Amino acid sequence: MIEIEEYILPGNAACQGCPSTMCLRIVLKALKGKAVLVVPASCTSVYMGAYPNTAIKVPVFNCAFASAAATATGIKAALDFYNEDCEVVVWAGDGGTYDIGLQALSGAAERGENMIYICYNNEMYSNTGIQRSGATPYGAWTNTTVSGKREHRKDISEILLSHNIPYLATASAGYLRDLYKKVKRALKFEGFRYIEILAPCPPGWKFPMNKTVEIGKLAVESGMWILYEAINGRIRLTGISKLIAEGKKKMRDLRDYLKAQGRFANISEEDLAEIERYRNKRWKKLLDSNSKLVD
Ligand SMILES: Cc1ncc(C[n+]2csc(CCOP(=O)(O)OP(=O)(O)O)c2C)c(N)n1
Ligand code: SF4
Repeated sequence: MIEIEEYILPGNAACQGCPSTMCLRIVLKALKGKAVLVVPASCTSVYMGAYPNTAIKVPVFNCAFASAAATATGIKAALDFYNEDCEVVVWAGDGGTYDIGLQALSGAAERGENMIYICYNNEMYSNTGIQRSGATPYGAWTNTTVSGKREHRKDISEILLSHNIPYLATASAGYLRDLYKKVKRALKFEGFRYIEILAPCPPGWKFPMNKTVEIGKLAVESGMWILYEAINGRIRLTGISKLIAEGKKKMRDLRDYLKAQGRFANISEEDLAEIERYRNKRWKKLLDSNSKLVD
């Protein structure tokens, strides 16, 4: 059963329908509030508010944009020195993970630092007014890709997997119970653990604020976001993605997902075909590593 205790207070400054607050609420419940959060510059560092009126009920260290994983490394070392049994959890956006914090992230993963790094991926820099990031998908509008991004996003999970970390998982704001279970599973491992959550953002993706969960589900049902876990490098699909791979559920039409978001309003048929090609390529790549797909 999911903990009743709340660790994010209402009345915070996030937009309504914010996937970051929604998911962080679940993450903190899974951690039972026994964690120090490290938050680089992002929407989270703004919506939590300034001390003494902060909305988050666990200790939070707001750090410089590029340094989240390095900061978490230092905090963990200090806690260990004082024999404090407490998880250190980075909570960062995709800008702070895919782009600006990547070198600190890679260093901490390679050293096997004992932390959980969670990226809430809203596929853009939202706090500063919706700019493209390395996580923005092909064809998506942002304020710096006004006629649609011309590059595909990088696959950060593959980069992290190449660091031989013990636990990696993807999740979606559409499936909060799945997210909860994955955080609980991460707690069973020592060393560097990485979880990435697809976080549909109403103002940035241009959809009504009551549709966050629905869009999070559509992303998975249409195969645009794949749910999986990698335990010591062994990949296993989870949830709806597993059902799709087993042929027990039909993948939804990509158009259902794209049409629900204003940021894809102007894509051409060619762009749509390119996005579909990319989606199919990612699925094929994952299924080709089938020897690794275990239950
Ligand atoms: C070194 C540095 N560059 C730029 C900024 C300005 N800045 C603050 S938050 C932010 C966007 C963060 O994007 P992301 O990590 O995706 O989180 P989100 O805003 O989407 O929650 C930027 C560019 C900064 N604080 N520090
Ligand atoms: S812009 Fe998006 S991620 Fe940022 S507070 Fe609003 S809904 Fe949340």
